[in-house]
Amino acid sequence: MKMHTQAKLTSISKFLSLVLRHQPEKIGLQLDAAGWVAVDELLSKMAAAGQPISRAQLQEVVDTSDKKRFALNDDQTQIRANQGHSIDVDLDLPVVAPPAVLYHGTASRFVKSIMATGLDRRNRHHVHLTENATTAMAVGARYGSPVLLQIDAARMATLGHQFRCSANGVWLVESVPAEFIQLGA
Ligand code: HQG
Repeated sequence: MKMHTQAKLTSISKFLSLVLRHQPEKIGLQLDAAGWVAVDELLSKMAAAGQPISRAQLQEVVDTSDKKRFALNDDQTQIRANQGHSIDVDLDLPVVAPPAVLYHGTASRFVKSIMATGLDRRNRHHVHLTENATTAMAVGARYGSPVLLQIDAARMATLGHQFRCSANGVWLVESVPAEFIQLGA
């Protein structure tokens, strides 16, 4: 049934996020320096860990992921998460000029601290920003009542902050000092 299939794909996606972004060692995986791992090894280690999935299911998760969280390499033999890592990987993304304005969605309870010290990357590699205010609100809603922050990305870039854009369109930056953040939009 469709509900079951979607729930299954979501649960696989969450497990993949866990092992490809945060804890590969949980199933004995080792990612390379750029975060890639062989698909065959991933599938066999997931099976050994009691989380068996087929190659077709993996492909379906990659293809249907709402945020395109995972990428296969050209010959489809390797997979990695497009962003969101807490472990040390170098995605090797070029520095690019950002759009003039970017958004970050957070929860209302974090706003005071953010406006005092700026946005920091917490336990991820980067602060995550988006061009889409609706997406930002959905991200903020994960932690509580969502609040939209508008970031003056153009001025940040002018002043030397380096922006990168992941394969799935998430804008990444080391930090956002409070002076570039405007509450609401
Ligand atoms: C907050 C999802 C207090 C920050 C999304 C956020 C994203 C502060 C939380 C991706 C702070 C960190 C990342 C400060 C930052 N004081 N709170 N100084 N600085 N914060 O989950 O951006 O579904 O690590 O506002 O789409 O929410 O996983 O970051 O609320 O792209 O693929 O600290 O996760 O993608 O939370 O989400 P997170 P995020 P996936």
